[in-house]
Amino acid sequence: MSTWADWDHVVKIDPDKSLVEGETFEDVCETGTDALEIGGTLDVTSEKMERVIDACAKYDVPLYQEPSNPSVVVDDEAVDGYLVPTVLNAGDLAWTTGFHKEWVKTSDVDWDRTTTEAYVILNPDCSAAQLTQADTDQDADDVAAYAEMAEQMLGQEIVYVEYSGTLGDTEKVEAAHEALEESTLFYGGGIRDYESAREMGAVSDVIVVGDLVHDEGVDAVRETVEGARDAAATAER
Ligand code: 1GP
Repeated sequence: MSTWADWDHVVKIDPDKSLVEGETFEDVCETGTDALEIGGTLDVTSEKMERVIDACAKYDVPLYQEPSNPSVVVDDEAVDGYLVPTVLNAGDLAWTTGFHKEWVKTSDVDWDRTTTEAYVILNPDCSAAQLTQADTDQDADDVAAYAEMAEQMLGQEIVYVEYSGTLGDTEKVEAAHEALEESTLFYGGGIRDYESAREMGAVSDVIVVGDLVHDEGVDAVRETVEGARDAAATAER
């Protein structure tokens, strides 16, 4: 089973949104993406999570849940693991340690399958920024410092630069990438085609494609997989 250190591309499924008419989760799994991450910011319930997990369980693509709070965590054998956001630049500490403490307090967490993602949210207009009251006013040096701190002080294996809904500033994403030694940099936000996938893939380790799968469908997602692969191949040379 591959994990994020081997990935180039992830599709993030929002359980509150549907797929394009006529498309199935089998089609999504066949795009060539390395993993599915199931999670959203608004109106997510454990029932909606479970519905997506059930629909994806039989395909051979790693399946991760990204719970935004403990009430939506689904205990299911089909889930390969939990990628739990901890938002480093949140104004509301619930999103950094608060929900996490409640989760630990109220359940028997499966630590072998649980990993945190150290988020830095940079698009002030996205719902994640608004909900967490993120301080998105960060320049490239700040973003690099967050990334280095996450890896070296907090031991985070995954740092996630989040621009949900809009394509990010490559200079800031690259600054985070260069600040990391071993940890994996996820980038998400506004990837809609081959070019944007390749551009963001070149400055990160893993690109995350979200809305595109719900808005445009699997052909567009497949193009972004190609962009991510080409960026990774170029980086290896
Ligand atoms: C959202 O980073 C992801 O959490 C992906 O963003 O929906 O803009 O692709 P998009």
